[in-house]
Amino acid sequence: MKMYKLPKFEHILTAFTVGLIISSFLPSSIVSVLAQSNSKVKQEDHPKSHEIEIGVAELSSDRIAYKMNNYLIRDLINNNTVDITSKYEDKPTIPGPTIVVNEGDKVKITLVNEMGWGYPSVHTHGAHYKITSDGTLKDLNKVSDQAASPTNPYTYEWDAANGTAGSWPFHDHTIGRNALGKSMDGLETVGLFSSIIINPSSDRIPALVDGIPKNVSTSDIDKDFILFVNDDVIWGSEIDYTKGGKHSNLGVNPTLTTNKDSIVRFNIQSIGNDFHNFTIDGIKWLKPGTNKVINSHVIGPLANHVFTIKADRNGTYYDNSEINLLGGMKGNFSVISLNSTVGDNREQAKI
Ligand SMILES: [Cu+2]
Repeated sequence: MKMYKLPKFEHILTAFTVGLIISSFLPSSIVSVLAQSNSKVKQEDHPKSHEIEIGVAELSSDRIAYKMNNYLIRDLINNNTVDITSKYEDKPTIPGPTIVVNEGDKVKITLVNEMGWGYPSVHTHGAHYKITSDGTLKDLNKVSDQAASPTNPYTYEWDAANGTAGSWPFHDHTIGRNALGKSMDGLETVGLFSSIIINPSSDRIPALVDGIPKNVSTSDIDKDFILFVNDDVIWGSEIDYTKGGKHSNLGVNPTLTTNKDSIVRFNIQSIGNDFHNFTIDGIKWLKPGTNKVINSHVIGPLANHVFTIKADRNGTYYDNSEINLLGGMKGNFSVISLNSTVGDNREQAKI
């Protein structure tokens, strides 16, 4: 039990105690209804619909970015909704807002063009979708233009069907449209990219823990780091599950910070045209799909690399090619040790 997770445990304990007291006064039929609606596990097992509005806005310095406008999670069994918009940055960011779903969930994204010009879209990898949610233009898909004009938003529907678990990029894909004299070629590389993380329904994630390959639960993950390796820079964001799943943009070649012994997942996506030899000095992880321990991996254009580790030491991550190192494609992985007082408490808590 980690010290900073104790408050959660206290809440559960309180809820459990109150539940016991209440249930002892109620007829068993009502208790069973309460048990169903209170069961955290059963709730989480329900498939969800992720109903999202994403805006497209111009940043300064010729950058264009996605921004989270609204995010509602609807339980497809009991129709309950939870609004998680406030967990996201309230401004356009590069990478754009990360979407996290479970295998079996549905996603509905309405894209709103807030630039007053152009025709941006959303095209995803990994998840399934019908041809009308391809996020391309009629020239390519032969069916329809699937982008958001300044006056008409466009809605995309994705299915995180069985077999789609993983971390996938989504990005603008209406390349070639030239509106109001401004070229839309390759808009995804100026900032219109983000990712969808589809957690497996098995809830088992391979991880390297204390040098040993293990399966951990997605609920064991303390932080998700999302890194987009572009041709000359690495863009980053994180989701901090120890702070209720707070999404933070980390900027360019960011320092990645986490507590010692936390479980962190790296979701690395490559965009642009180059190959990158992603390396972290001092840190090892599992080559995906194997028990082989590695500390570097070559990632090609529009490929991804995902691994989960227990954070036990500092490291430096970089693209291990001379030209990209000279360009500064590197950053720090900073592991914070808890102070000795907290350390003592942790030992007591274990006993
Ligand atoms: Cu793509």
